[in-house]
Amino acid sequence: MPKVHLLDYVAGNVRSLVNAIEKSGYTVEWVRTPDEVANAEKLILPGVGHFGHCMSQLASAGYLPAVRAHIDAGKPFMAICVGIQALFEGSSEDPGVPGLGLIKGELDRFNDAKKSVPHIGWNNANASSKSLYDLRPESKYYYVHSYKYPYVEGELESQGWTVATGTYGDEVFVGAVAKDNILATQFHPEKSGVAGLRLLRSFLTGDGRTTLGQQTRGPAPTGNLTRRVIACLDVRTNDQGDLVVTKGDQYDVREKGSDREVRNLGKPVEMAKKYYEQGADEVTFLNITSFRDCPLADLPMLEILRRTSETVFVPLTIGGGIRNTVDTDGTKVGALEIATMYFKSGADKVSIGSDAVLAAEEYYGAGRKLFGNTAIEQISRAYGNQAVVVSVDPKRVYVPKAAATRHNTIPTSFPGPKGEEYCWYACTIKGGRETRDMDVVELAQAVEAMGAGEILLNCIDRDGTSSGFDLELVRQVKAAVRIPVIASSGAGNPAHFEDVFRKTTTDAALGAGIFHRGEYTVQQVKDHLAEKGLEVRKYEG
Ligand code: 1PR
Repeated sequence: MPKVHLLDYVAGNVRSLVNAIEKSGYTVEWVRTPDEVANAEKLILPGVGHFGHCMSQLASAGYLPAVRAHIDAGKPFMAICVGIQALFEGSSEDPGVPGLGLIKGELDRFNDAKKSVPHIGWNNANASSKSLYDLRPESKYYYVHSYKYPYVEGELESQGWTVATGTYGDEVFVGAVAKDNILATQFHPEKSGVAGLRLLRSFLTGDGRTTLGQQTRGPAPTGNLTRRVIACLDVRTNDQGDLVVTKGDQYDVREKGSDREVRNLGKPVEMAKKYYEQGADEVTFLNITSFRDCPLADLPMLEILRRTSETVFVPLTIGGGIRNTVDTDGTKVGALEIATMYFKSGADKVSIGSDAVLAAEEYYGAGRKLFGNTAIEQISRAYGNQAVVVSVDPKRVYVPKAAATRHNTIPTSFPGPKGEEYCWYACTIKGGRETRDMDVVELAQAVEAMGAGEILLNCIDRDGTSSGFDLELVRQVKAAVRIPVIASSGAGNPAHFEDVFRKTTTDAALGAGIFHRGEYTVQQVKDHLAEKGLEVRKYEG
């Protein structure tokens, strides 16, 4: 099989990239020292973390002259995500740190006054009517970043670049650029389904370079970030010891009959693939009993990720048991090490539940002080904020009036059993088994301060009820933070997804039982959203 070289300079999830390259019929050879760059014919620079981290790693390991020499020799070079940012002169993310300077200009941060940052999800890479490595204007690509190069018509083109753009809110940014032997994308082709694999293949075969910049088709359709639909698989070992997908009603996953067996809805890897092929924009696995088991002994979850990432080319999130822990032999294992194992096995994000609540308690206990050593802080420092999701398991608590509690309340249209007209949402840990004296607003704000990149907002009251998302809860949390929020729990039909997207500003919506029970497919949900005029990514088979 033909070869491509990947630069191994920073920790991160490169497994999906390797899988995507192999799927395209190429093998990967790692470049582990600057000298080895000279062996490369085609070189890929994956980008992980933030601009300064990426540049300082490249510089301190002595890669910069070797990478420049590769590019100057006219050999094919591709850069992904932070990799494209490295081509510019600098970034306001890390002022004073120089980039490669192949493109004039500095990156800046998306404006978060009216939209969530990071920019996470599926958006355009619109090269207008120019050919750019088989990018298609009607396709969508997976982005996850907070910094971008703002697009000014004609600016990069006058330096000889062919440019593809995306639009987020009212900001137009550079999604991909190419010139001569260089291709760089802000999005992740390895996470962009069939559309991303097409671009990768076009780079690997060299076809994209031959046709670069040629006139292709008429004016491209315009688009923005799509409505993200996520399929979630709660995974646990059943009473026979098999790892199964299960689903609870208000977190109770046992059948109602006398034997109270764990509900078994299928096999995790197969189900994840099915949802990918139905058009799920992301797949989330939650290991729901990890608080009991030692995660290191829990190797089947790693195997599930490895196998899933061979066939599922959209982002994968894994949650459950990500915290400092002690292995069965007494060895201490840090949350960062556990997260690293998951990233190496193919996860793009890790989701932290119980540990986030405990860390937030310490944060407030110390007068809103960051210690730098929580799982959220450590993992986001190493892998970037976008890699850390906080999963929240709240329960509604009714009060007669706002002043009856110190917590952040809302007036509710669904009064409590005694007619209470206010409520607040109490955070729980251990899968809802223990309720803490912390509300969702407090938790969301604390974890945002610690560096979480996204919130997965479950709702124990609605979980498995098919009665729709708790819109009041979603609105309260959205108003409290700038990072994206995923609405979860209660989806029972496609109209519920429409409701949460129309009536709140949620960034994504997640369903579990609706898909597992076979009531609706992901595609039916997305078709419904499209029919109602909400932009979604269409699955390209
Ligand atoms: O606390 O860091 O070890 O993480 C444990 C993780 O496991 C948390 O993310 C927690 O939400 C999850 N979890 C623990 N127990 C359960 C349970 O169900 N008994 N599941 C559980 C959480 C909720 C959602 C579900 C939505 C949508 N499940 O994941 O998918 O509610 O369901 P629906 O569409 O069918 O209504 P840690």
